[in-house]
Amino acid sequence: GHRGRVVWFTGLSGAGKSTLANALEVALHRTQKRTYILDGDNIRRGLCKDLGFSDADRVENMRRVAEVARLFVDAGMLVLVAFISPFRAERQAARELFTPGDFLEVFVNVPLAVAEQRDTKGLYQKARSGALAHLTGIDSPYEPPLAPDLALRTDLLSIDACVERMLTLLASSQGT
Ligand code: GGZ
Repeated sequence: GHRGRVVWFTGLSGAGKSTLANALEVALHRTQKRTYILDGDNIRRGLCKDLGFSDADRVENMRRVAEVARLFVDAGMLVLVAFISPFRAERQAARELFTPGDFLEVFVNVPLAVAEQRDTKGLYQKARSGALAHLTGIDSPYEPPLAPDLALRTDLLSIDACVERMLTLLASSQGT
């Protein structure tokens, strides 16, 4: 359809948000659906390059990301938003910018121990050694969603299985 929607991924660094957003985008391209991924690479390097990782800066990061997502949704696109987005209040505020059913929250849920073991960028090691402050899950809070539209354990499910579940979610919420 022409209606824009947003899939809002939330989860720890290393949980798999970007991986799932990219895999979902590939799957959706086969269906001709126009998508756009918002993530740290295209937002924190530009629009939000004045922001760091204090609580206040994360709140402002989420606010800007939500507003940008709304513009894309207004333009009729399916926006895949992949940020830690650690705070419930800001995720709720983002949800409230959209028509019910147009905002789908996907909790990319892995135990901290798994994310820490993956440590793709070495951030957890840096945090444990004191070289990095305010890392989410270590010395900055992560508030897990209480009622996500979908929760995916990326340590227990394959990427393909996760994509299947997201496609099912998108199909089942199409008319709501
Ligand atoms: C959390 C940090 C930090 C700290 C750098 N805390 O896994 P990554 O590396 O590639 O993605 C993470 C990204 C988190 O930015 P977000 O914009 O998603 O965070 S938030 O939604 O809370 O605003 C991580 C990297 O930046 N990174 N330092 N201290 N993540």
